[in-house]
Amino acid sequence: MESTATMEGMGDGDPPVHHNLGGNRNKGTQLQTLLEDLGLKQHYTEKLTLSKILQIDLKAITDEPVKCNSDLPWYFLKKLMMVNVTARNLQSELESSNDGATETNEFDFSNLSDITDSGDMVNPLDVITALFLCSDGFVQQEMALKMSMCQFSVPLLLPGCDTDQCKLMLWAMRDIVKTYRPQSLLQSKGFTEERIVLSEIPMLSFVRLGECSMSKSEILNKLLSNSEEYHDYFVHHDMKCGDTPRRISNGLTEITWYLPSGKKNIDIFSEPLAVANLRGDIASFETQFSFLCQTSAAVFVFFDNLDPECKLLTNLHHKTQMFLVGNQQSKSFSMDALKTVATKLELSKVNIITKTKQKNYADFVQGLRKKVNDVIENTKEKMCIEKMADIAHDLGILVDEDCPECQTAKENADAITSKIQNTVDYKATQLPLHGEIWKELTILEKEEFRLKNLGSKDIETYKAGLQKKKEKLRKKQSSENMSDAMTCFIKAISSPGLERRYFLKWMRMNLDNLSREKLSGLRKKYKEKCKDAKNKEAIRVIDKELSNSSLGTEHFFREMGQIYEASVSLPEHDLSRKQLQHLPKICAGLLLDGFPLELVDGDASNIPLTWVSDVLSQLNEQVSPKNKILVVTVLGVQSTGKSTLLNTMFGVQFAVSTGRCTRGAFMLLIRINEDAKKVLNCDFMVIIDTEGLKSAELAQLDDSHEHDNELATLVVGLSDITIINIAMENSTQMKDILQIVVHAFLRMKEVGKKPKCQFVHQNVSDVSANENTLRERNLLLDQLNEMTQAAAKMEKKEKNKCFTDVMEYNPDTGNWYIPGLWNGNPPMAPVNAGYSEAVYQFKKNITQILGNCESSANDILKFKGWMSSLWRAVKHENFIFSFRNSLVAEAYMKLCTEFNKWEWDFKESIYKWITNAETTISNLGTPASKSKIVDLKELILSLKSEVATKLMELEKVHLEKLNNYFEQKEGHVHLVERYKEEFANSARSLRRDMQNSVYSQLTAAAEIKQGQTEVQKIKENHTKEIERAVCALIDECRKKNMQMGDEELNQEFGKMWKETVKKLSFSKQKPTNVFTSVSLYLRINLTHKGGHASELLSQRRLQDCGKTSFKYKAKGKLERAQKQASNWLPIQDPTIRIQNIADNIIAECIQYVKEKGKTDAPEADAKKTKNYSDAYIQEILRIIDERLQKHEDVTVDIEFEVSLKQHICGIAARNFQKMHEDFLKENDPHLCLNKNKEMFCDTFKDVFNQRDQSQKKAEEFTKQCLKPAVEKFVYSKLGPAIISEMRKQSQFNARVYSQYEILLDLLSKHSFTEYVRYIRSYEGYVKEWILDQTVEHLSKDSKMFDLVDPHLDSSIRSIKAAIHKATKKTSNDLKTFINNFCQELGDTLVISQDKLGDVMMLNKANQVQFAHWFTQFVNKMEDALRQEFKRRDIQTILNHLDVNPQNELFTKVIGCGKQCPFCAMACVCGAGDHAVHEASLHRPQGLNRYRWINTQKLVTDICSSSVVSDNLFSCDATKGEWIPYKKYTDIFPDWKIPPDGSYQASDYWKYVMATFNEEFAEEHGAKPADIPTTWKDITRLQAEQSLNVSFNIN
Ligand SMILES: Nc1nc2c(ncn2[C@@H]2O[C@H](COP(=O)(O)OP(=O)(O)OP(=O)(O)O)[C@@H](O)[C@H]2O)c(=O)[nH]1
Ligand SMILES: [Mg+2]
Ligand SMILES: [Zn+2]
Ligand SMILES: [Zn+2]
Repeated sequence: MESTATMEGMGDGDPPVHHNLGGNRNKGTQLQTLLEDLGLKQHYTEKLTLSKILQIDLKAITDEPVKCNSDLPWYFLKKLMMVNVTARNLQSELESSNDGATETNEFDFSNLSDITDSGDMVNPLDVITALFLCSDGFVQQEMALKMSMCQFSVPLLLPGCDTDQCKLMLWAMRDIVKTYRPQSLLQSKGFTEERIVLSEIPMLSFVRLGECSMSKSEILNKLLSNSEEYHDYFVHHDMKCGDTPRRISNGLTEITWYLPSGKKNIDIFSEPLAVANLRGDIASFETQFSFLCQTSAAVFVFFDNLDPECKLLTNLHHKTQMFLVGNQQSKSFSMDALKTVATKLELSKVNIITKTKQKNYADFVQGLRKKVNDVIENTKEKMCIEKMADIAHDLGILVDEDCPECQTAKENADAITSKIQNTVDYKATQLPLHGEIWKELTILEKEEFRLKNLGSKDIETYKAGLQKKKEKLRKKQSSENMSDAMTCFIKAISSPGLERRYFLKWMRMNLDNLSREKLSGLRKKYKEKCKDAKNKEAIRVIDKELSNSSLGTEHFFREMGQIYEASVSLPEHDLSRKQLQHLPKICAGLLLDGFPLELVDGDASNIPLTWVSDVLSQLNEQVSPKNKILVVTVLGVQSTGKSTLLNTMFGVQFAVSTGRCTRGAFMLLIRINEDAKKVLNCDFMVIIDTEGLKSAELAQLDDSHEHDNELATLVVGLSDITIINIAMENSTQMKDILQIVVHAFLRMKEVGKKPKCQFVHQNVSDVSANENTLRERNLLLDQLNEMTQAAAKMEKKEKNKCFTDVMEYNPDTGNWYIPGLWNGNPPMAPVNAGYSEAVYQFKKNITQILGNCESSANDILKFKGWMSSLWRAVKHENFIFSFRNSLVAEAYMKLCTEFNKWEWDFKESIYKWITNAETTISNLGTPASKSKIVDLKELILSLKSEVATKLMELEKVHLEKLNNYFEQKEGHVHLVERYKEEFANSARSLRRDMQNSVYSQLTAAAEIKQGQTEVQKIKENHTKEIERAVCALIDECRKKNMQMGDEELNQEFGKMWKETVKKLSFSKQKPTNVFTSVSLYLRINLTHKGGHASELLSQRRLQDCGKTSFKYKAKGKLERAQKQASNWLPIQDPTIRIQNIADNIIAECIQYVKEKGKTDAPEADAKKTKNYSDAYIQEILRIIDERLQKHEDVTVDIEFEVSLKQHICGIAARNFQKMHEDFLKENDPHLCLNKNKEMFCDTFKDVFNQRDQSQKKAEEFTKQCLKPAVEKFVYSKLGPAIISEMRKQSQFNARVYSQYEILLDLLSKHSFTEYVRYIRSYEGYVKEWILDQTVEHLSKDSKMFDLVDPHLDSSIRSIKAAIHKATKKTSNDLKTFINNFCQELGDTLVISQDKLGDVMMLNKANQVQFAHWFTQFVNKMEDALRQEFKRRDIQTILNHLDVNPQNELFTKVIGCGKQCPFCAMACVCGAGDHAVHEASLHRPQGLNRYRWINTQKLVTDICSSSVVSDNLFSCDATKGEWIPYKKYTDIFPDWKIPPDGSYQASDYWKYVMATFNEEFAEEHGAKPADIPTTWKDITRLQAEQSLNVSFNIN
């Protein structure tokens, strides 16, 4: 045997030289230096805690090599917490890193001695001992547990290094539970599951006396190992650094257990035994030796050289079986001495074992085994470790459980658990709230969401009834006095930190002990039965029994949650409510201590939302601002090692067991250390362990399919990464659970959450078989794709074709293969090193992914929000349509607000451009024209191409802004990612719409300019004629050379005027017939609508249309609807809807006509009518078409369309005709000329008398030309300015806010008529509301004038600048001066050329003088204008703006203009084009005229409830058929009507309906509704609050 050689001459791992260092005197300093060396010094006083060692730091997620001794403890802990059996191989790491260092410096041998010098090395036992010395009880417990899983020996007696006392590690071992099958259970195939410190099994101790050349520990390892599976239970000299001298661990007594599996061929011993191993010489550790002698069934003393006088052995008081084990091969061995001692001890030959030359180690060990077997078969000395504490106390050995915190905690826990006789009874009496009542509440809650048993009852009344029942149950809960158990429990967990932790551990252990026996049997049975789904009934029974008989701390916490929830339902000032308010805080503290919180109660299948939310809020408060989290979840079939996986990954302690174990879902916090925050970008990692999913066959039994689905959806929704645990040989089982998981992912995608997933395949031994796994991966992907399609079909989201559509998943990197957990056969098998290693790699990978991912619920509060939203949606059947998340809503609103801004930026710059373009058009051909182009057509073309380019650029900018927005990290943009395309489309269509509108405006401007130019030419000619005549007259009068008085001059002028005018030819402009033109365009518009349309068109003359109000004739529609309805179904008159649509379109068109017909400026003296342009009627027809298209759900027949268009066109044509005629009249050359007669006469007189005209002309010019131009300028700027101003107001930030404000406003008005107006004609109401808001806002603090002033100012400034420049340039000629002046102003002001011509006639004014006066008059005008604007009525101003603010704001507020097909609430979606419409708040349909046919009573049903029920509806869109509400998307695929999030969600409308029930009935000609009782209790405040909730405004 190879190892034999090395064993010779070694003493229990110690070179003899160091032997005596174990002396106690040195120990204090030895310890000091070692702890310093290991970097643990500080922790000797300040013990390591679990939360410290479990936190994620850089070391835990990187493979940084061990660099120095102070890394060793952490390295050991990291590996141990991941149950890695290589944890004790410490120095191999250190060496290899040192090797690396020497390699780089080959010739430097100075280091060499350092490396080989064992002085630098640390014995693993020293590291372990040091760690135990530096840890608190909970870390010790965890270490012992993990060590025993690795089948490492664990400390039984820990040397107390600075004192002489050692310590019995009872508490540390408390958590170790072992399962084995002793001989007695061989037949029954039963097994024993026991807390090892309570097991009564014989202990055999192995000690050394003096020096020994045999390695005791290695012999023990061999003794306990199977021949095929050798395992190092004890550290021995031949292990890495095992031969390094021990510095503090002498006196350490370790223990390990041998437990039989019940398999004859494997078991070495058929009964269980414990093996204790004392390190060091018993001569130095007498106390420990006595302890072992008194507790063991036998003591084996190893020696080389026996002192015949050995007092140590001979003076023993306690008679234990003693075996002397010597090595005859040792030189110091003396047979005589052995004989002497044996005789003194009265030992028989049996008790002497020697190793001879003839016996090799295998034989020797075999012999030893036989002795051991004899002992355990015959001994009566069986003592459990708990009992050993008494002996320890007698010997002055400390016991770790003796600390007062632990003792008090134990007493408290025992006080509770000692009363438990029968679990079922106990739960019923001591924990009553969370049992049946909570389950009933859960059922009621779900029914409220699902309305399964509604039958033919009235929905809202039914819901009110459920609400009442819930209240009753809550009352019942809070009326119960708190049980003794709960009082004690709450008191105990309110105690300070350490005691509390001890208490909970005691509770957990006590409760485990109580239920273990029963449960482990049941679990085993359950697992067995599960193998065959035929045992359905049996499985169900066992499952029920399992849940009944389990009683853990989670039940106490559950009860606490219910106590709290019940108290919250009490009135705010209630005393008992106040007394319980601190409970969430306690629980938050526990979470921070590392205790799990139950999220989902697996028995009731429900989340106590109030409780959990409040705990999370408290938690947030306690850690803020360090409240960022990342969430990891695991999902998989039952008992596939999910909890084990998480425990291994994170060192935590989720409950692990065979059989059904985890119920519901638990969450746990893990701190992230500062150094790892750079990698992970969060403060905590939240880990969620879940109940195993059942296979489909099992699931059928008890509706647990639903439960599984709910659970999976919730946890997937909560997590940033989901681990899908697969450990199945059976592929159908795998399919079942994948199906559930795929559903969950699909739903998340639809609600805007993108969790990542990783598949973990367990029990895959041959990882290297890559080809095999590749095939498997592809197979998996195929299956996933298939399931995605199926799931997508079920959820009606067919566009998802493959798994990768649903989520980010890469088959190459998303699969992990993990070998089996155990290396060998339990219970003696250690954890497989491969398992731990693979899990570690996986953990690294997960942290890496998490580091790169942008979390969607990145802080505790958001997590809480998601949880509530998800759970509410889960409670509905149709998850996707029920999902309403405030985070998403918030993110969406933010996006809308931003988008609105960009949209306005876009529009504003276009409006500016148009104003300029119109100025350019108007100025064409005048001195003011700056354009090189003189041809109007050419100008229009060039403007069009200019604006097209500009629009493209703006669109690009707009889209860039959108992209940038989605690239930023804040604002949860990824939640609204799916809306991005909608918004992008909206930006594009805005560009198209604007282009259309701008083109049409340019065309209109051009047509008007054309008309003006003609008129102007005529007028110009006439003026010239008159001027010539006047000049002639002056000459004539001068020739007469006589004084002429005013009277005579007037007479002369009058004569001349008459004659000249008579000579002039006034070709009177004939008005065009607008009707003809409009008719033509209407016909063109309707050509593609077919022959019937044109036939209808021909039936009526346009002139006759639009004279009376439009009435929609519903050819028998109502009758049809009534006939089809059975008696109990509600109906609404379909004609009303259509009439409403028509009314709105008509109103809009009339508004447009009015706007076109308005005069430029409100002042009478500057009044100017615009001419009609064909562009107007084209625009109107476009508007009608667009609006009609919006209501595609209403089938409008061709008769309706034609008559509506005729009606509108009739009205428009009549107005336009008048407008056109007015324009002609106003511009009639004869009339115009006569208007100026007086002015010409005055000028004539002035010239004749050679009076200076400059003052008069300057005044005229200012008044006639400049003032209107300035006014027009201001008006053109004012529109956009007002819009900008109003958009700053919160109610116009986004559509949602407007709707919210409107409803709030209505509530404060508390007026029935207002409500009726709002409901009847929503659009009209909104328009007026906007106007009111605008006027109100602008009236405040002369806001309007503040907006006017800067523009007035800027125009005056440019006028003055122009005067200045013109003065400089000009010669003596006034005309040139004026021309120059106009040119300077060319791109800002439009100076009317005909007026200018009039003023300039016979103008002989002095240019310098003129300029002087001119400046003065401009100043005067400025003052005058200021005064006027201040005086002017805001409403009048609004009516005369180029860009109408109300219209712009209206389009913003009204949005897509769609209304809920049932209750007519308006859509709130933000983008212009969106695929799905959604209203924030639905209302009782009775408000929208729905009534029951038989009773004529108004209907109280609310759409958001109806869509859950089995009720039917019928309307125009269903073509009279009755369709279940649940399938409303079949009829209205573009509507999303999420069910109510809570019963209170629609309180607003319930309040309104309850308040005005009678009035509405009368208004709608129906009978008042039966108002559900709870509605009447709703207060105005509650109504207001419900608005806040529904609109997500806080
Ligand atoms: N043989 C073997 N057993 C394992 C493996 N992983 C876990 N186990 C054992 O399987 C049992 C169940 O493990 P758990 O971690 O409780 O499984 P779970 O998936 O959390 O179970 P539930 O919560 O009940 O669904 C435990 O006894 C584990 O020790 C493995 O890879 N191989
Ligand atoms: Mg589990
Ligand atoms: Zn509705
Ligand atoms: Zn919409």
